[in-house]
Amino acid sequence: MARALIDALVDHGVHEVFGLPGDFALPFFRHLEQNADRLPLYTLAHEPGVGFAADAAARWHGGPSVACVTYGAGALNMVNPIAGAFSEKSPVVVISGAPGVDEAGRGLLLHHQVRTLDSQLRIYREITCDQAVLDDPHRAPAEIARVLRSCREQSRPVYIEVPRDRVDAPCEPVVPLPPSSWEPAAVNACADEVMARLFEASRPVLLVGVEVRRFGLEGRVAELASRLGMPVATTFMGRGLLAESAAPLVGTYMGLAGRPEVRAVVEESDGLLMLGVLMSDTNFGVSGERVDPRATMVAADRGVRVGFHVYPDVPLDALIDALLERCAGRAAPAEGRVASALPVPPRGLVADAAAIHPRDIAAALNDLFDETEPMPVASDMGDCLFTAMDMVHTPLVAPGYYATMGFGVPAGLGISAASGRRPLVMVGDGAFQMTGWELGTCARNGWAPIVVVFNNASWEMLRTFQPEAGYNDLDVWPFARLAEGLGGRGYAVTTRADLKAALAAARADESRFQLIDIAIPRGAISDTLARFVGAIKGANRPPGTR
Ligand code: TPW
Ligand code: MG
Repeated sequence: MARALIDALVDHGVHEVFGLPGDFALPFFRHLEQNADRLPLYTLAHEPGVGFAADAAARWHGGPSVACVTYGAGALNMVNPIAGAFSEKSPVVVISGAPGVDEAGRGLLLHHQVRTLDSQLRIYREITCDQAVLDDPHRAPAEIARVLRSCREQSRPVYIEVPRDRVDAPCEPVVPLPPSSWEPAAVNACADEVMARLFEASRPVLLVGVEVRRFGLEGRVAELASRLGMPVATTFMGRGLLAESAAPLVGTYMGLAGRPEVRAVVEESDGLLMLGVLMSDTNFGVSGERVDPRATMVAADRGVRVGFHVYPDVPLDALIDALLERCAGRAAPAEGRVASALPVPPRGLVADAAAIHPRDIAAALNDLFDETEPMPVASDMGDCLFTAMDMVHTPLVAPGYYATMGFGVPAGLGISAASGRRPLVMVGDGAFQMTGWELGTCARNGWAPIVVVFNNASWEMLRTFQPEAGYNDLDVWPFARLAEGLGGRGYAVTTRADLKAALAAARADESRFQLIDIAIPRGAISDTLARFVGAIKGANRPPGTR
């Protein structure tokens, strides 16, 4: 059965496995190691790291990656990363070892058991879109095929539990299932209505979100945008989408937290088409009420809403194809009718003895990316993520909606494994305290990311909400020295000149991971974070006082 599962993973486009074994998972791990030539296995230090790395790898591939753990203590350690993958639609396949079917019937409590033996399955039902317990080798192939199809089609995590005494049971190979069917007439009716609305509108606008990337639709959406000649904004989560295309981009829409020009374009539209957008307060910069639902069309979660009409089963790719067909007879609007109007990212760091502000870090990184090819970026939650909004477009993975801390470093490792490229990790000191240790696994796995720690000795984002609270002050940890102990190279920088020199040195040394510990004065925050916090404070005022 282990062989059938591993073959099926490869057939469904899985490129690697991240894991941390335990006794209930050891029999399956043995098979993973034997198959490492076609499915490399990367072990990390802690299960949250395993989950975040697999999530980032799945985002990178636009297809499934695997997080493999043991029952109970292992799998439950991974609940938060998988919850984040669920809410941000990242297709992670969770494989958990489990007590043997024959052990389970003995009536004894088994170690790692919570309440009942299926407590873990019930917890994972809430944070995965499909589940299978492979307790019957005859049913296993069909169950595996169904779950892996769900993972791809919904671009969400799935859960597979492998009882340890079934790992070596004889089992038929898994036959992949054809895509789920949908009703073409419904898709056509929907596309007709969307087109009619767009042509009636005097200010139609396209807002693109993260599903466009997850389902690999970027090229087709860019073509649609160019043909329709409508201004295109991306959401916070969808930032960077279409960046390389000829589509008329206006920037990242973040409601009150974003740039006012972008806000005006989106909020004043009388025909707003949202493709693959997660409707959330962070995407909408806490001003969701400014977008009028009657004038909007939303395609997400395999359904479409046009004003108050709902089409429940319309996959995003089918809708986009139908819209493209309807553009076919129409001449593309004159080139440049809607000019791209992206804000200009800061550049040209002044290498002097001044203290470092987050916007200096954006400028320094943009300078670096001008000299080299832009690196893929993994960002944690914190002001580092808001600072990333001032950077030149480059592939970015970040928990922009679920907003969990601890994502950045393990996500960078996941990107290293998935892309074979050297990533840049942006992380706050608080988040680094959570999962920064995973850098200790770089040497054995052959990874050498560049990590920039935004070290303001504080939970600064929280301080902006509660300036008086003392608990937001953190101690200064010697991250640069810790890096040496973990097998990397560390730089402690306090001035803009130091920062520039450290980035140049880090870039030149590809032999091990590089950690640049950047001292930022407490209270120095990016403009985007300042606007975001201002917007949230405004939104939380008692009703009637806005
Ligand atoms: C797993 C709540 C959101 S932002 C923040 C906290 C504690 C402070 C982040 O500090 P850091 O970055 O990393 O030093 P910065 O720029 O603000 O100084 N636990 C989890 N996730 C979240 N989001 C929190 C708590 C939080
Ligand atoms: Mg901090």
